[in-house]
Amino acid sequence: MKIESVTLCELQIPLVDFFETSFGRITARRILLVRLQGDGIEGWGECVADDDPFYSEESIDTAWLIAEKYLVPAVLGEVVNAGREMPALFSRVRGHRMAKAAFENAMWDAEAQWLQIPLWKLLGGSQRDIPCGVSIGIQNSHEQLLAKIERELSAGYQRIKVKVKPGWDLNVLEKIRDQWPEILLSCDANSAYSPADTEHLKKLDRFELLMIEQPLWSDDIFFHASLQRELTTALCLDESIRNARDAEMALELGACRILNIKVGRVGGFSEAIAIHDVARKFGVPVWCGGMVEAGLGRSHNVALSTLPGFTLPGDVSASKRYWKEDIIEPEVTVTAEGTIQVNNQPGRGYELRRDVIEQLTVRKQEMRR
Ligand code: OSB
Ligand code: MG
Repeated sequence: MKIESVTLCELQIPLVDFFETSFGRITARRILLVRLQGDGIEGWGECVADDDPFYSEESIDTAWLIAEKYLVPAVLGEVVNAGREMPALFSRVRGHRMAKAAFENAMWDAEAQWLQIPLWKLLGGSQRDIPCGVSIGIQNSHEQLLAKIERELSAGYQRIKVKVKPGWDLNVLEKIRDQWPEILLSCDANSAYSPADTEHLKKLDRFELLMIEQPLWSDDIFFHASLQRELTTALCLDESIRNARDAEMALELGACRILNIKVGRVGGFSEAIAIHDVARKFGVPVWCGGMVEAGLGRSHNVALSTLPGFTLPGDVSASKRYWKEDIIEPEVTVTAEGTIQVNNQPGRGYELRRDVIEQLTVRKQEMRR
C-alpha cells in the first residue's frame, strides 16, 4: 500500500468514573488517533500516551510533536505492505514508543483489511475466548473500593487488580481478602515503593496475590530481581519492559515471574509479539495490560490477547467501564463468564463510529504528499 495521506486526530473524552493510580487521578482522556490512507484502504491506530508524562516519559503532546515532525515524513509516500515493515522506517528515532506504536498498529490494521483476514489471525493468535480482569483505581474510601469490586465480580470478571501505594495497601488488601478469600487478586504499585520497603512488601505475601505489579522504579530490573528473591508472591513487570531484550534480561535475572505486555509501551505489535515469544521460551505467562484505551486501542488489545501465551486474565475490559459512548461499533462487551469473544470478521472486527469521532475531535491535521 502506498501511503497517500496521514491524519492525526486528537479526541477528548470524559471518563464515566475517575481513575486513580499512585501518580494521580484522571477524569477524562485525551486520545491521539493515527489514520494511514492509501490504495483505497484506511488503517487506524490509537496512541496510548497520557495527558501527562507520569506513567512514562511520553505524553499526548510529545507524541503529536514526534509524529508530525518525524513519523509522518518517514511514511508519507512510502510503499509499505505490512505492519512488520514499520519499525525499520522509524529506527532513527529513539524512544517515543507509544507514538511509533500508533503508526505501526495502524499499518497492521490496514494489512488485515487488505488481506481480508481477522487482525488477530494476522498477529498469530488462536484463542477465541479472552479471559478478562479489571484494574480498579485508588478510591475515596475503603467502602467505595469494596463496592466497586463487588460490582465487577458480579459482572463476571475473573481477576481483580487494585492499585496500591504506601498507606493504601495492607489495610485495603486485608479487607478485600476478608470478604473474598478465594478470588484471583493482584495489585499494581506503579513504582510507589523502594527497596527500603522490602520488609513492608513481604507482608503482602500473606494475601496470596496472583502478583504484585511494578513495585519499584519504572526503569529498574536489577532491584526487582533482589526483591523477587525476598517474596513468595510473583512479581510482574509493566513499565520496566520496553522491548524483548528487557524481557530476556528480566527473566534471565529472575526479576519477575509474570509479564504485562502493553502494545503501546513497547512500540507496536511486532515488539509485543517478540516479548510474548521470549516469555514462552521461559515458560512465563503473560497478560495484556491496558492504558484506559478508547475502542480502537481496546480492539487491538483484544486481538493481541489471542496469542497463545496470554494465559492470565488481562486488563481488557468492557467499553462501558470507561466510556458512555465508545468510538467503535459494536462496543467491547464481556460475557457473564468474564471473557471477550473474538469474532471472525476481517480486520479489527469493530467498525469506527465516524460521527462520534468527529464530535469528540479537538484537533486534527491531515498531511498528504
Ligand atoms: O499500570 O497498568 C497500569 C492505566 C493507566 C496507566 C497505567 C496502568 C493502567 C491500568 C489500566 O491499570 C487499566 C485499563 O486500561 O483498564
Ligand atoms: Mg501496571
